[in-house]
Amino acid sequence: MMGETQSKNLQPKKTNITDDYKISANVLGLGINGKVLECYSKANGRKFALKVLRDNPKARRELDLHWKASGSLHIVNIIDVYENVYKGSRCLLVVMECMEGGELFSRIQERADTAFTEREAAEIVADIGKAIAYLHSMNIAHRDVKPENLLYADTSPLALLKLTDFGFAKETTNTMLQTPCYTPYYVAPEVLGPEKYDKSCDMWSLGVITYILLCGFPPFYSNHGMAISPGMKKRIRNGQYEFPKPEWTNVSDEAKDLIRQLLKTDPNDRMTITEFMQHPWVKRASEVPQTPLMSAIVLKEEEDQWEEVQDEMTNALATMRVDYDQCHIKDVKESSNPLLNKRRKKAPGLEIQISK
Ligand code: I85
Repeated sequence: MMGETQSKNLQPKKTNITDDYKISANVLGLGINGKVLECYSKANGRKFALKVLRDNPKARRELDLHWKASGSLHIVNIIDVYENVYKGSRCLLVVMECMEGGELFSRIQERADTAFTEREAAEIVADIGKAIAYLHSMNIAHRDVKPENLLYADTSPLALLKLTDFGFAKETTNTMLQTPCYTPYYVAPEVLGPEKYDKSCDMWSLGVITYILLCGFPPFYSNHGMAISPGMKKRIRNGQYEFPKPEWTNVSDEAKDLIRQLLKTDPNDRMTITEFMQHPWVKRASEVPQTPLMSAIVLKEEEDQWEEVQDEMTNALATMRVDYDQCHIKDVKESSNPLLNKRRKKAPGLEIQISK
């Protein structure tokens, strides 16, 4: 049966969240679909993060996919979910483990005095890769992998790095393939296409994050401080970026090779997560040379521009999601393909199943 691939169905609690948690006024951040607050368990006093989502289909989708992915070591895990009326509207209240170590690049920026190395960069990239590999293996594309969604569990040097915010996540299994009108053997590649595009968005993100980790600035940037200038868009489309001196002088060729494969303009040419995890710089991250990098110093020096860098990545990802969505195949309903018309005549009842 369709929809039963989901092993652990989420059932939000209908009891009042305030029976179990004390909600603080402290805001931890703003997500795509809702704000994140601090809260405390009444049972043990422990601190958690609470995401408040106005209950609507988009919020349900975010929650559903986050819940499915919850359980991985490299995903911010969901602890509890409540369906309550909160400040007058029906809300989904998502209690998550609290990531007290803050954002990835804030931590690296603080390393300006202790030499952040290529090996450390490789180990971070491998961890982000594990989060994405887990999601892609479950046919989930995150589509919003960016610095502000990568958080450390705590402030210790061994803290785990985890991915959060499923507000743009998308299930990549083509539901149409589960309808009785396709036999898997005869499925055209363009029908399978879109799944790949959604996932390739995450691979491009990995390329940009790897690049920034290694030098402290992004591969593509606008000239005028505009969020995304026509010039920047053109450079992204043409894959125009460099490995300038002096920041890149001592960086290994293996790292550069990996970035080149991740930042391919055509999503069809881009590396997949499986290939990524097999790349020697990732697979043997712990053996990568301990070359000191300039990234921490550059990040510290260009602190003022960091917000702009983040906005640029947010915009580039938005553009990509729109572009790749346009690659989608025509809706079957609108198709006038002769073969399909023949099938329609044979089995008129099928139409209903298709258009569902
Ligand atoms: N803990 N994107 C940027 C945060 N623990 N944060 C963002 N979408 C989410 C905030 C805005 C991510 O879904 C977000 C989401 C979830 C969290 C989240 C989850 C769990 C945290 C939007 C913290 C935190 C806690 C204590 C200290 C510190 C941070 O944000 C810091 F280190 F910064 F002081």
